[in-house]
Amino acid sequence: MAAKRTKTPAKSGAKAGSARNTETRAQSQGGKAAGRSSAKATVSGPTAKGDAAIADLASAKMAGQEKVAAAFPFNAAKPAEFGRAARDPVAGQSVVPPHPVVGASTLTETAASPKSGKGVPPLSFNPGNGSLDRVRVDSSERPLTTNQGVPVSDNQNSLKAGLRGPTLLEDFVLREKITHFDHERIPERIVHARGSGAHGYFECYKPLTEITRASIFAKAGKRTPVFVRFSTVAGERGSTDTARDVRGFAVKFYTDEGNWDLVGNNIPVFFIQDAMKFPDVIHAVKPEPHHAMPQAASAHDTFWDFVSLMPETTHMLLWVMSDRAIPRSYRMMQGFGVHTFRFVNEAGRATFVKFHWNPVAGTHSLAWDEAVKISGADPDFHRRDLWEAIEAGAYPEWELGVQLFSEKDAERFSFDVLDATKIVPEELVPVQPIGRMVLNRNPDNFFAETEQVAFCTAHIVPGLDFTNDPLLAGRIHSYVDTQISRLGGPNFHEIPINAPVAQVHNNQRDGMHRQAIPRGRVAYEPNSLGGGCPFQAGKMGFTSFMGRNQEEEPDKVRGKPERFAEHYNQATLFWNSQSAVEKQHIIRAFRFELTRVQTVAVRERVVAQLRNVAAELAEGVAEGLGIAELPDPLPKLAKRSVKPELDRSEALSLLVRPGTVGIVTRRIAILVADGVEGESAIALHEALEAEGAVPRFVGIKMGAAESATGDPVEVEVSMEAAPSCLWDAVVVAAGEGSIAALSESGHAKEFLKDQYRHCKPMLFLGGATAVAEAAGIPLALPTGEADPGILQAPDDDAEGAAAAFKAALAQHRHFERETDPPLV
Ligand code: HDE
Repeated sequence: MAAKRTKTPAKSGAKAGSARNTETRAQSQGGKAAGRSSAKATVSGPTAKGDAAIADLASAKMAGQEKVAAAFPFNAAKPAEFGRAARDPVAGQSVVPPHPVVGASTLTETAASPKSGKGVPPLSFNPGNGSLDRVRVDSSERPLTTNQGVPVSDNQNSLKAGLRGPTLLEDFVLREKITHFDHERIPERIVHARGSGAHGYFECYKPLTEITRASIFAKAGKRTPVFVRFSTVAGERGSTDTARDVRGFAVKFYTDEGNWDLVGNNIPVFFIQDAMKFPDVIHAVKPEPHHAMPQAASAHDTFWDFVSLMPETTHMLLWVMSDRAIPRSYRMMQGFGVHTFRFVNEAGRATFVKFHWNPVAGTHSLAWDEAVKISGADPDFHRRDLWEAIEAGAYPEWELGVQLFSEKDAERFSFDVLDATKIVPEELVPVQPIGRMVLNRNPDNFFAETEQVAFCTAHIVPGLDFTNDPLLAGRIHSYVDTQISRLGGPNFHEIPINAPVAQVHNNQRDGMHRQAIPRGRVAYEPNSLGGGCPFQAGKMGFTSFMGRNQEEEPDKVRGKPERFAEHYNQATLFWNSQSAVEKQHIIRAFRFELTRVQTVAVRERVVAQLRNVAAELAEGVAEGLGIAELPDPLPKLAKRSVKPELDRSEALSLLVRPGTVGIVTRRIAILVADGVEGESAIALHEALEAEGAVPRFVGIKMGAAESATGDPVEVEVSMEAAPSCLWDAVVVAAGEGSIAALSESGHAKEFLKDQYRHCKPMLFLGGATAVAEAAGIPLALPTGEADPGILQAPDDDAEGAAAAFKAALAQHRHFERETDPPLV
């Protein structure tokens, strides 16, 4: 498989919007000095003013981004998502950036250091994958250091205030050491907690390309590294090796197309048929909850209580009561994949497969009495045996055999091949050897490798697939899930023992303990800013076997129904249903957002998208962006154009729902200052409050505003603390002194300007329009007609004023006054 491509024609599949045209357009626009400098002036632009080298690099990066983005006038892979086409996934588009800086997160990446690295990293490469050499540690000739690399002068004594004094809190060396120690343990596996692991390789005997495209079976003699972990099931991490139990036989193949985990047992069947019962069988076999006994043993009531109520366990019980459950050595037991899996070949044809590991050393067991005694004499009997055999060069070896059969064969069997409590007898389907596995290396470190290895039935590679075995389905979920708590987060795949040798490139980001430092700003797909990378692999990637009816309606498909390919009709319906004001707001919103987009080709692509919605919209946005020549519309994906049921829907406009509660909860600022006509202001306050609104006296400052009539008015909040945008409407109270003071206040004028610009209702009492005039606010509409949102009332008619104001306020906004650009 081509892990990386050097070039992909950007125009593949292009019907409209020719790539060449767009590139030319983008280059000409992107090349304008004005375009570049405007982007440079943004917050994310370069800061080193006057530094010619940096400035040039910045321009080069931007021009490169422009070029790369322009190579994607539309998403060429999109048509393959719908209907029949979805059965043949296509590779995503990608282009090679003209210069490494184009894909860089930062212009400063070339500033090399022993920490940040050599500068431009090896492109298309994830050094987190590959061999374990990158993390193996050897301390010969090295002094002891802290975790921060600070040499430790004395590793014997804590730091004390005097020889017999208390230990000091500042002793970071002691604290680091103890803290790390305190956290040395991680949760043990819920099942299979006790285990031992080893490295080795798998060697393929002959090409199996007829039946599977799995790369590890592609060539005779091909070797794939493996890590294997053997385990008991029921016992805790420190339990004895020779308990009567099933043994886990989990193999991680580090294939060149990603990791494949064959997580099997030494017994070919299982207790239960459905994942739903797994927690029950495990709870039954584990130590009983009240006194946590017995350890690593099924010889107790709860286990036999459960299994005797579950007849499907019978077959497995016979295996577990046989000597298979007390193997002489891990090296001398068989392994089984248990479930029926599928091999899938290049043409998508599937064959059922059952996996068998047969030990070259033969299958041998202990005697029960011997197993019991070994438990006391050497509880690590199997662990030691495996370790010592490998250290001595007597490498354990197994042959991998497969039983291959078709769906038709399976139908003829008296049992169901999806039932994990059944074997397929070798007499029905012989086991054919296809390769061998040799374990030739012990781990360096038990914790880092054997404890942290994360097996998962969902780790599968192209050429293999699941079946509908309901036990397997639960496992596909369970193993990833369990690693998240056992290994502390979703990045367990980055732990060196789990990292594939195949390259990992995707848009998953962040999370606990993240190691990778992805370059660039793109963490999504599709993208054009990252040259389309990492691109979806299409057919060369893992494709699920579709099922029997693939000619008609396949069982499984990654795709969407044909009608999902229509993307514009309802966007047009929405547009058509908006009022003129709402349409203007939409255009302006696009204009605002796209003005902040630095890449001209991206702006143009959005305009091309909008052309499929409404000409008026596309033109309005293009005009605001200074795009003189409209780009071609994006190609439409629907095979047939569908006539929508309607062109317009009243219900889609915001303005058709003024509500029924009037002015309840609306926040109204009543601006007051010293000299206010208190009586009318207070009367209005009361009238509005009686209607359920929230009026507040808003002043230049806090305290009482002296009143020309009646009581002083207590200011409830200042304009500074509660500016205009926090209020739904404004009233400017009457009173000569107050009007004069407000007319001179910058805060008051700004307050009124914002109210006006935001099209809110404004009420001026007894000559308070002077404040509006001082703020330069027009009292009439640009057409010369009266502004229905601007009301005036004499100060002795609080009631009448309140009634008119209420009506204006119930309208919420008065967009009649809105202009582009705003008058005030
Ligand atoms: Fe497992 N099993 N299992 N299991 N299993 C785990 O995953 C689970 C089953 C097997 O050396 C857990 O990482 C469910 C069958 C082995 O690290 C957990 C079901 C077979 C190992 C889990 C099954 C296995 C595990 C615990 C029923 C033989 C040890 C820690 C649907 C084919 C791998 C972990 C190692 C480990 C779940 C049934 C084999 C909890 C839900 C059948 C060899 O995820």
